[in-house]
Amino acid sequence: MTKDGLMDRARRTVQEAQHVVAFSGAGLSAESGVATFRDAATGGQWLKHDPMRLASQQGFREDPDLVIRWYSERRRNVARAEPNAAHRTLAAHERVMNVTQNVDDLLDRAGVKDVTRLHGTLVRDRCNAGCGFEEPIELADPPPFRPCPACGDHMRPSVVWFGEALPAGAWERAADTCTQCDAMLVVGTAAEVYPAAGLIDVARASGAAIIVINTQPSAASGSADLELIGPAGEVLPALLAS
Ligand code: BJW
Ligand code: ZN
Repeated sequence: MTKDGLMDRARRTVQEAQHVVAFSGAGLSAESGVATFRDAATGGQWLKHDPMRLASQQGFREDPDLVIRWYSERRRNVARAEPNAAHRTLAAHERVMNVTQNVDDLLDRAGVKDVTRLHGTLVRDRCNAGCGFEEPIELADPPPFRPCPACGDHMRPSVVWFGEALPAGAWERAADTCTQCDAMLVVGTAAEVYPAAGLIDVARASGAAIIVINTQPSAASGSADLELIGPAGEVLPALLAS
């Protein structure tokens, strides 16, 4: 099918759907200048750094300063970034539910009112010992490695590292949304990290049409009813235009 034909079919699918969910990953924010994890063209963090040194409990234990410095750099970068056309398009379509793996705040700043966050957020720190202490931080002026004011253990970003459980309730909420949707837009994710990537199967098993939007084929390609190859900042506005 031609590119235009694919887009027409995808547009019709979304228009006819009662419940639409956007399941997003780092590619959604790539055009805002936020580095992805696995894509060389957009600053792939895991191609430069060992994920287990920076995003695991073991890495934090071995070199907490390194981990906190890496997060501080990313936090300052997100503070300088602006939402792009893809974030703004999702914000303009309130009926589209948002489930994201992203830890930046660009969907919120674009005006999306309700975001289910599977991997936490950069805008808060929490106690690494799990004493329950959590507080907002300033992205432009991130805190250094510091003790937890409540229990004396260590503070860390409120994100989900490898081997850690997803935030309480986030998975259940996302799974409910994906079970009920009849169209899922899989936007800018390599779909390699679980359990998040499993939501594509959840939606598919519930009968939803899967529309994949990515600059290149990904692990989600095989599940796609329709695959739109291109940058999210161009494809999403065209797809959701009325
Ligand atoms: C564009 C674009 C443009 C570019 N437009 N597109 C086997 C071995 C070991 C472990 C496992 C295993 N199998 C499963 C696991 C578990 C593990 C896992 O999945 N590992 C796999 C990698 C193998 N999962 C976990 O550990 C999870 N927890 C868990 O399983 O817990 C079990 C448990 C239960 C109960 C109690 C205790 C434990 C947790 C996973 C946490 C992931 N964390 C990170 C870091 C978050 C914090 C931070 O940001 O620092 O989350 S890793 C990183 O990957 C981040 C992302 O959210 C996540 C997904 O990445 P994403 O979004 O897909 O980005 P990329 O870069 O991969 O892809 C970008 C895409 O965009 C590319 O395809 C580009 O082409 C595209 N693109 N520009 C459109 N303009
Ligand atoms: Zn504590």
